Amino acid sequence: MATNRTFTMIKPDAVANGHIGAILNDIIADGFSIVAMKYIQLTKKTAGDFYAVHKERPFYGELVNFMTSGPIVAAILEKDNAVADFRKLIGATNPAEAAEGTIRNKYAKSIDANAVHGSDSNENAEIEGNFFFSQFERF
Ligand code: YYY
Ligand code: MG
Repeated sequence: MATNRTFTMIKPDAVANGHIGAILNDIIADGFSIVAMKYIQLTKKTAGDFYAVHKERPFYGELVNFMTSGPIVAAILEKDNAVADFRKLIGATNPAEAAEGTIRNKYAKSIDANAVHGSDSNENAEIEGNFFFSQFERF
């Protein structure tokens, strides 16, 4: 498959627990290159809009609270088959079910505070990257 892109966030739990460096190392060691990256604090509006697709789910309020509880790292990543390979690298949504050696297995403690986000399709990767980065911040 052609080189393509995905979007990730290192979430507030992983940032607070000092895992930014280790997670970026794992991402780069797996063959991803960083196209764009920023360290920011989400507002309720930004987090709420980003996760609008989950608005009707019971965990939505907690998710928005958690995602605004501290700074995050947002990044656009590039690799062949980026979306699927990145989902494999991060592991299952629930860290208790995430395969050995995956980022969520190593750095996450619970399903709500699960260390990282990864886009679930090429279309969403494009939408999510554009949500966080202007045309002047990526190439
Ligand atoms: O794509 P992924 O992050 O693996 O899971 P989603 O089903 O898209 O849910 C987004 C986000 O919501 C998840 O990373 C944690 C949180 N969440 C939760 O707190 N409780 C759930 N039962 C499901 C998801
Ligand atoms: Mg998702």
